[in-house]
Amino acid sequence: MRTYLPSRKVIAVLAAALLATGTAACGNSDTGDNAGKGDDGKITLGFSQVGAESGWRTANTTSIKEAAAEAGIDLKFDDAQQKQENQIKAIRNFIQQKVDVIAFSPVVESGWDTVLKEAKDAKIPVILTDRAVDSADKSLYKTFLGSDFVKEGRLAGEWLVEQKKAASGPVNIVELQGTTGSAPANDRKKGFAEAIAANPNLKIIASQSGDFTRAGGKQVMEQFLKANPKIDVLFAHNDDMGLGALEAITAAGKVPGKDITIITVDAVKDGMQALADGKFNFIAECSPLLGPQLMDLAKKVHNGEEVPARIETEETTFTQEQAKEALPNRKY
Ligand code: GYE
Repeated sequence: MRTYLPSRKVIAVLAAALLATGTAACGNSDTGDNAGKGDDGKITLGFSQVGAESGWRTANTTSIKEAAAEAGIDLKFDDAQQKQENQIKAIRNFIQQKVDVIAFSPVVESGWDTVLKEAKDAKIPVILTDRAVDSADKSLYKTFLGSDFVKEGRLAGEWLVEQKKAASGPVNIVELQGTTGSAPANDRKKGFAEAIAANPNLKIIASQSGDFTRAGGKQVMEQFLKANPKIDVLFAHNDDMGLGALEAITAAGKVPGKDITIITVDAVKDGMQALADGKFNFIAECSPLLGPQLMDLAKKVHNGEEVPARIETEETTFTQEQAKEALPNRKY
């Protein structure tokens, strides 16, 4: 009997090892408490979201949550309420919890080097989604997944240049900028300005931040209308600010889409509805559906696979006619 004992032990050890491997392989019963410790096989992703400032953001959050569930990734989600200090706190928490991967959509471009260095020192890979940072050290993050915001601004501007090519006098443009210091605000402004430089009649007479919100868009548009008797065009850096501005324009006795040409960015459902209804005139699309690609990247960087440094989202533009066609199938 004695002679069998050692082999029984061996069998027990082997069985335990097999069990552990088996759990790691299927690993779908964990609730997240052990996540990041590598004992359940499930990847833990800490994600710091900007906030809930717009329809775009809501659709982006839904996409990320759904894609994480679908991919079997344990998501730790934090809403920073549009404050950089909250995002820095969230990232530090993720580091402390030893998550496997950190992803975030930086509210502004500057001021991330210190916290990104902390993540790097803790050997936690970071993925930028949606918005970029201006860090000179590109080794602080693995990849940046998101749109080309300069291109969106340029497409908006090029459309306007074409529309106004017969204008013989000045065309007065007001601009509602996104959150001050954010990549989409900086880049959309830049792309638009570059495109309209093609026609010296096109002039930006006022430009101010509406913080990407409806309330901000309405309030700033009211000021624009009070200060400027002749406004021909509104370029809003997102649909929500454009939608807020509609209220101010109507209240001022003007007809949106006719008296004032309105161009926005995003193409969320409410924006597309306004475009189909003739209240907006043109939208440059910006896709919020980044979830599935993000989960794919999280798995790859966790496995130590090489990923491209930049992954650009595919996008299009919409006229009023195209919005009418696309609207019935628009999911967000
Ligand atoms: O256009 C705007 C949102 O970063 C691309 O943020 C995103 C922008 C989007 O609030 O609606």
